[in-house]
Amino acid sequence: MLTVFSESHRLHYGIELKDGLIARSFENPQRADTVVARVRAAGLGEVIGETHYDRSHYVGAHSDRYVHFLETAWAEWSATGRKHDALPLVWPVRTLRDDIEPSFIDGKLGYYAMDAGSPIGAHTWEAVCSSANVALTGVDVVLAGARAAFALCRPPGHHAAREYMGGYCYLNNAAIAAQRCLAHGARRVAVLDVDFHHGNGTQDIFYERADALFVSLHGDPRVSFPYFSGFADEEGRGVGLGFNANYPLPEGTDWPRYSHALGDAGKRLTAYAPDVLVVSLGVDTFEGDPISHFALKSNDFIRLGEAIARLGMPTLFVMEGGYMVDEIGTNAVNVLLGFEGRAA
Ligand code: Q9C
Ligand code: ZN
Repeated sequence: MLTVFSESHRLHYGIELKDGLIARSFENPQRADTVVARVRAAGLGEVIGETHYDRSHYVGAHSDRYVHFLETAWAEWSATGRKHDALPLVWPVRTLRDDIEPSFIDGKLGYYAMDAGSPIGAHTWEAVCSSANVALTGVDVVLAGARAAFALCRPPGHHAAREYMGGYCYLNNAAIAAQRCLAHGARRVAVLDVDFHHGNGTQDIFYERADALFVSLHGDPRVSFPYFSGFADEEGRGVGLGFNANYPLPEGTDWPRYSHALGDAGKRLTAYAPDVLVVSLGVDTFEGDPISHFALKSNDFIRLGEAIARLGMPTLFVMEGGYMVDEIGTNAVNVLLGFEGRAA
């Protein structure tokens, strides 16, 4: 399987709130470097760089004004004399006004964010574009006839919605990829999200659409980020009703429990019969992940890849989360080796 990877991911390394204090983000450059090193060591296949796609490829999954915000946020923030990362500090929750876009950057940051987990630094936009372009390049490999490809995206994307960033995500790489499939001949596309966290952004983007099925297995939002999305009764809206499926799973979920839900998810994917399957591949379901609480073991990721392969669909894997840096490479590549039937 071919891997698409960009060195530009290293331009972004931000901060987050950890236990009430500002700390370096769990979402660090070592993550992607560890995965690409494992791709090479395992002989998964060729590693290529990304093709350039302009901003018009991000509009569709996202609104034009949100893409514009991301493009200009650092310039507006730094123009006020601040030299460190930009973070939001106020949000239009419930009864506050959310119909007027603020014109000052501090207001815009809250308007276009769900949390304080997506800091914007001087080179964040460049890294974010490279990540989306890695996914778009992967789409073109699959549309050209490959059985599968691996888009080694960083920063991740699945928490980014049509008009907000959050959870380490800015542009929704998987949704942008799915959108390109639909623009280039696919009649239907499905996104299977196996990251530990609910892919609220991908759900948001496709919630009222029937040409994209979103299926997600994740930690129960009653106790897991993003807390306000990912319940089983979120089934889509309007023409999209029935084309969104959530499988919230309890703390300590292990492979038997996980694979049971995955089997049900697989039936839904098979019934939908998409022309392309996009897999939001997070490996933060690993038992040792520092910010999650599932109990999958490294060998279970091989079984996960085998199960995805049995769906028999042209498949684009898009890297999402996974924070145990020593194991993230092994676990991500185990899924891909399992998919290819090359692992025991
Ligand atoms: N300080 C992805 O896996 N923060 N995003 C949780 C830890 C947000 C995870 C609390 C986690 C976001 C792509
Ligand atoms: Zn995650």
